[in-house]
Amino acid sequence: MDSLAAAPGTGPATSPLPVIRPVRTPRTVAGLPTDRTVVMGILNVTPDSFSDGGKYSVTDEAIKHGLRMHYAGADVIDVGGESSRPNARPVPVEEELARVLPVVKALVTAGALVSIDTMHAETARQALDAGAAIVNDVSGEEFDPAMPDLVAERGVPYVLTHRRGTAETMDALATYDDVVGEVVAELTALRDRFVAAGVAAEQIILDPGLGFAKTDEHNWAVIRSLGTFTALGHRVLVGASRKRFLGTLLTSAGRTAAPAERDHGSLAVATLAAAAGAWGVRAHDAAATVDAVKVAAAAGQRR
Ligand code: PMM
Repeated sequence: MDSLAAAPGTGPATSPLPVIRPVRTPRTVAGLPTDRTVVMGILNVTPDSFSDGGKYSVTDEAIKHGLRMHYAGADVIDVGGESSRPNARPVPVEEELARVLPVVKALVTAGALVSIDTMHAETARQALDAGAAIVNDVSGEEFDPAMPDLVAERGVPYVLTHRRGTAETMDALATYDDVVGEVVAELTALRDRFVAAGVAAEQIILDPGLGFAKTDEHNWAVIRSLGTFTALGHRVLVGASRKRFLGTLLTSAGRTAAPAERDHGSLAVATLAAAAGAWGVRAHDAAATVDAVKVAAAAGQRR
C-alpha cells in the first residue's frame, strides 16, 4: 500500500494532482470558528519527518494531502519544511523555501487558510507574501532575531512555542524542578520580548511545546495543567499529535507504538486540550480531530 492509500479519507493512490481552481470564499483568520477549538492539519513537507516517514516530501503529494485535509474540514493547514524532531538536520532557508512555497501557493489558491511552520524569518516572510496567514515558530528561546520585526510589521497571528535550546540540545535541557511553573515563566518572558519589539499581544498564540525539551513525564504534567496556560490571557495551541510520548504510553506487545498507531491517543489529547479551553490543536488526522473538538464543544467544556 502506498502512502496515499494509507492516509485517512484518501482517493486512489494513483490519482493525479487535482486541478486547483481559485475559490470565491477562502478561509480567513477572521472566519475561524470561535465556538470550538480550531484544528490545524499538519503538513510536513520534509523527507525526514518522524511522524509521517517523509511520505509527503514530494510537492505534488504534499499538495494532495493538504487539499484532502482542507476539504475534510481542517480549519488551518500548517505547512512546514524543516523537521523539528530531536537531532534533526537544520535545513538551509533556500531548501526550506523550495519545499514549502509551491505548497503554500497551491493551498492558498484552493482557499485554504495556511500557517507557515518555520524558524526562519525569511521563510515566514516569503510564505506570507505567498498568502500564508499565520506564522508558527517552534524555535522558542533560539528565535531568529529578525522574527519579532517581521511579525510586528505584518500584524499576523504568531505562534510562540516553548522550547529550550535547539533540536540538537533540547533533550539534554529537559530538567525542571517545577515544569509547569518554569515553562509558564519562560514562555511569558519570551512573550514580553516579542511585545517589547512591537508585536501586538493579541496576535501572540502561546504553545507549551509538548516534546520540546520535555520528557514524557514533563509532557503529561503540562497536559494536566493546560488550564494554567489557557488562563494566561492568550490563545493557546497544543501539539500532541503522534508524538513520541504517546508512542511510549501506547505500547503494543511491548513495542513502542509507531507514529501511525498514535492517532487514537492523539485524539484523546486533542479532546482534553479542547476541554481545557485551548484555541487550537495541531493534528495529523485533521478530520477525526474536528469531530473530537466538536464533541468537546457540544459537551460545554470549552471555556
Ligand atoms: N510540533 C512539531 C512541529 N511544529 N508547532 C507547534 N506550534 N507546536 C508543536 O507542538 C509542534 C509544531 C513537531 O511535530 P510534527 O513533526 O508531527 O509536526
